[in-house]
Amino acid sequence: PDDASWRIERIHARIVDIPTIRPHKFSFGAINRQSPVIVQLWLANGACGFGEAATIGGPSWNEESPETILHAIQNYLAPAVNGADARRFAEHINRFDAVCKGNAFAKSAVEMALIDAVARSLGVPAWQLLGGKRIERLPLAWTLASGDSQRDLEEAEQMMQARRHRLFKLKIGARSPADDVAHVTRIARGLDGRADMTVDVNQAWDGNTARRYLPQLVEAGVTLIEQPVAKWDVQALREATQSLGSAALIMADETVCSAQDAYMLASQRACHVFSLKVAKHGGLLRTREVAAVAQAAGIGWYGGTMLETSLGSAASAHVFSTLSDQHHGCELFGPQLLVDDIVEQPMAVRDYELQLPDGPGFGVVVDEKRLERFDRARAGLTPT
Ligand code: MUC
Ligand code: MG
Repeated sequence: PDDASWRIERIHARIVDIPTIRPHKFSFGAINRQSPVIVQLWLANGACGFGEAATIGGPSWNEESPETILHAIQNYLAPAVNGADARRFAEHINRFDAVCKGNAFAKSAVEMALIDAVARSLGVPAWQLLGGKRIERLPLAWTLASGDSQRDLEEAEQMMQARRHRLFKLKIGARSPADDVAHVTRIARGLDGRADMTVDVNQAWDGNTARRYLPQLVEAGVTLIEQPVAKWDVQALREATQSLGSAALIMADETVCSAQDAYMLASQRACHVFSLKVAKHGGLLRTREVAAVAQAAGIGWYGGTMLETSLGSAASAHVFSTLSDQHHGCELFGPQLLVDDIVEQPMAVRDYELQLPDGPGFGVVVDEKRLERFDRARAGLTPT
């Protein structure tokens, strides 16, 4: 095809609201629905690509919200690339940075749609444009976050029986640290060594709390501890990393967004693992940059989620499938936490593992009827 066929003709973005199957509780609050921004991007050749950026609890996980993402895309990012040759990904990312500082989530949704549209035009899986596939399947974690130990345990039993999950992430940090340790201990007793257990504190503890309670979590059997302290508290993260020894690993999440964050953490030996998330890194290509720093520094990676639908989860799965084998599994379970999805067929989960998809594009077929049904502008819903 000639160059004109790769012209970006139109970019459309909307917020969709999809309830969760149960309240999902974090250190900073609870959610009852997800509100991802879905991008559609058309090329002159007729191909259409899709992208997604999801936040958790409006702007309560970090600074971006569905409303700011939609605003950034409609007013700055889409106009910056409209009419350009879609294939020039690196140039588009530079333009995004020139017209818009930060706003990584918004950029990631448009970059995703660009890559999907180009991959679909070529009839290839997105992973082929992202370095090539190396990994076929990843252990899939499930987050226990109902807020109730008994309910969490029942959920874990169901997941294990269905052979979907045997890696469980517990969300803590909302209650007192002593209550959290008691909760983690109850779950550990119930699981009785049949599953691996991790925790995500979502920045809730200060250095002294971490010093006192992290050893108790390790004693209870936790093997991976995610973002125990504030995103800026690299010293406390480093101290935890260096004091816990080999008993458990410390994983950075909110602290590791840009490749520069990754370099800073690596050079200070401030964590063992990075949680990789396409949204916070600002796209699929930048996820690879952060992963490259991890690999160079001997830091492991984990396939993180912002609880996207099957669209954003499949896009993440494509880039994860191109990374090194120094991984600790993934948590692309967003589709299972939502009452409905926006694709025809979600990715398969077999024997506790997510089967990483092939193409074309991200290998999922978006159901436009459901997009319409959940479209906030049509339903007239308000922000969370
Ligand atoms: C986070 O901070 O990791 C990922 C899984 C989950 O339950 O919450 C998210 C956000
Ligand atoms: Mg986290």
